[in-house]
Amino acid sequence: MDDGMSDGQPTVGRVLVVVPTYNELESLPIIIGRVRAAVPAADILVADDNSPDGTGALADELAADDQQVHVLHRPGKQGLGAAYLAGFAWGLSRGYDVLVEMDADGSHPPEQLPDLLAAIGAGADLVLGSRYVPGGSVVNWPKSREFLSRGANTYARIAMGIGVHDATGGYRAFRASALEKLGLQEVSSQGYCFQVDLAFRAIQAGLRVDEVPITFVEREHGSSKMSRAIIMEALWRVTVWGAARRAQQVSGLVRRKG
Ligand SMILES: Nc1nc2c(ncn2[C@@H]2O[C@H](COP(=O)(O)OP(=O)(O)OP(=O)(O)O)[C@@H](O)[C@H]2O)c(=O)[nH]1
Ligand SMILES: [Mg+2]
Repeated sequence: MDDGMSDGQPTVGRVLVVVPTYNELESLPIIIGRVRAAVPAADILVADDNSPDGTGALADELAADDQQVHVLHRPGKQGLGAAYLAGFAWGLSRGYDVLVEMDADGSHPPEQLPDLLAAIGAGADLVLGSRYVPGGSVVNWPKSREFLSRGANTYARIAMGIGVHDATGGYRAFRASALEKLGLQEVSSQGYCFQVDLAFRAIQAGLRVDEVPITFVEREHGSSKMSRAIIMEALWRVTVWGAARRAQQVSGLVRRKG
């Protein structure tokens, strides 16, 4: 079996790790160093929303020293989802074969990226780095935060009828051909919801979605951009998607009976 790696290099084609940033001055150099060490062949795209703390300028300096590091400057804070969509468009137009989502804050250990790429190498279209499968874990989270995250995932599983265990996580690898089938131009969800949206689209499109265990580590530097608005967005959108899916299933049943 192709494990997606050869001598520490991915055999899955050209890999782009998209790292969205908003005020990640302390974390950015650390995460870039770790990605470069863990998967030396992968390129990195920092998608910065004009961070007031100067993360964009620092990214430019890092990119000037390393031709595998690129920067996409965006005019202002427009949310994680919008930054990823712009980053994906950048990578797809440049012919990358695999596009990876990774937070800048160190929560998604780059040392586990080879595991995600191996699953792509083994045939997955989308690989979810999962906290909630055997072997996965969360380190340094307050109980309340884990409760919220587990609750959101259980709700998404039941409401939407999807089988994955970590639909809200943001450490993922997409095959480019899979991303192109997701109808990205219609995606408008932003926070956690963006992750649920893409996982759901992949499942609906009949793509192979695998989960691999990851160790999620709470950020050490900087501050969280999680907000009540992000949680509420996820709650109502998942409910609406779930209801739409159920309605589809019911009308299918009625048609079969009638
Ligand atoms: N470009 C861009 N990046 C963002 C935006 N919001 C968050 N990010 C980045 O997205 C990643 C995840 O955001 P976090 O603040 O860590 O959110 P979180 O992981 O849900 O929250 P914590 O667990 O508390 O860290 C980080 O790399 C952020 O810098 C945004 O509006 N634009
Ligand atoms: Mg984080």
